[in-house]
Amino acid sequence: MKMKRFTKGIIFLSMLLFSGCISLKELKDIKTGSIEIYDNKVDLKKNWKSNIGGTNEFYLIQPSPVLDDVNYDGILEVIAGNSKGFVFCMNGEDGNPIWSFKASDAISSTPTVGDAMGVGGKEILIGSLDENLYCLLGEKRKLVWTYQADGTIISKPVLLKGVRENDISVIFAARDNLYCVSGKDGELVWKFKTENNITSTPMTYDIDDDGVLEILVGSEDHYMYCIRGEDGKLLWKFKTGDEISTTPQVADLAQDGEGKVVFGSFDNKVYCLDGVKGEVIWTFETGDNISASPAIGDIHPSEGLEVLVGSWDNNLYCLSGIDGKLLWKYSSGNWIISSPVITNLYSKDKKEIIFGSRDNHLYCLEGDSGKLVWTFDAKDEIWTTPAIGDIENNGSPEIVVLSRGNKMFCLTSSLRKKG
Ligand SMILES: [Ca+2]
Ligand SMILES: [Ca+2]
Ligand SMILES: [Ca+2]
Ligand SMILES: [Ca+2]
Repeated sequence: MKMKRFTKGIIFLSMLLFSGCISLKELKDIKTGSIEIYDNKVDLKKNWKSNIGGTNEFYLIQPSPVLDDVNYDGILEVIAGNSKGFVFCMNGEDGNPIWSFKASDAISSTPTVGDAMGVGGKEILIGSLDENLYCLLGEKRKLVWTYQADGTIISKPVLLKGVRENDISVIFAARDNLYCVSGKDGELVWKFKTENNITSTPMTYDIDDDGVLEILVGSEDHYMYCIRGEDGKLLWKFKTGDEISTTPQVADLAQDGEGKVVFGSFDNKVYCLDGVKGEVIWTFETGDNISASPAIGDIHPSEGLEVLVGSWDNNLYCLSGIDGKLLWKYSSGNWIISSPVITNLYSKDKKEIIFGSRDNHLYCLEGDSGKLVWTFDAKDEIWTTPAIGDIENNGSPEIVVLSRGNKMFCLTSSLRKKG
């Protein structure tokens, strides 16, 4: 059974908004989650927890937190949005807010941090159900520009160089359109229309190796689109059996110099397409919808890169990027909506996979075997993608995860000290 969670969701969610506003002072401590360790060589501890407020009722419209040093003090900040319209810039060391900004409706897109204005600073690009894309200064609470789109903004904006000379562009989706606007002032460069909502985050890649970037984006009209970055012209489109809401990943999977496009669909399948022609190389069928974006990396000793993808059949799959063959799978207790993150927590030559499940747990698996390393029970469903970075630069990476009820946890995992 499939839930049409998006369109109806937005109408209902809009009615829930403005039922109250929180101030920075009201960010408060919440009940602690529990940790289980399955590998006696590692440790996991909680650094802090916070409640950023608001509730998320519908799938795919909860923004994930992002880590970046937006005030240049060598410490990473957490940038996060909530369903009450707040964007928070929080101190990564303790979770205390540094500044906040309020939109007039829920923050619905994961933020992107980058030099959008092209003057060497760090801006935060974030979309809202109020149909505005906001460009905020990262360093302090300041709105640089706003672009009023023709619909709600669910997917994450991305930055694209080379559309116009000496200018960085922001690519984002609102309702059924993909927009390209100037990062300097938000002026529209081009617009590309699909036949239904776009909740998929656009991916940029020079797929035909001609020095000009292409944009890959999926739509709920069932198509994956490949669009020329400089003018928004269609290069190819590929039809799946149902809605696409996952972010396509593009990588040289077989390490033969050719970019392949990998994504999942609500028709339960993972697709790998030839990037130049948009033709199928392989597919892999899971037991239910795929709404989480895949992750790609060299995590397994088998040849080439591997594809990791979660499904509403509760499983996380590790597939060979070359032919889509199953290398391992891990069964969680509920749907996987959270995208997996590939990281190095314990050593340079082995990778770990971190992802959340609707069964309330954050999982850490060994990349080469799929073996469980630890779990963290957030006591609340996890839909978002965790953010990983070494917040205070001490060699132990931190993991920031946001639960459906907007409880945020900061965890640190490292090798257990000997003796
Ligand atoms: Ca900082
Ligand atoms: Ca190109
Ligand atoms: Ca490999
Ligand atoms: Ca650290």
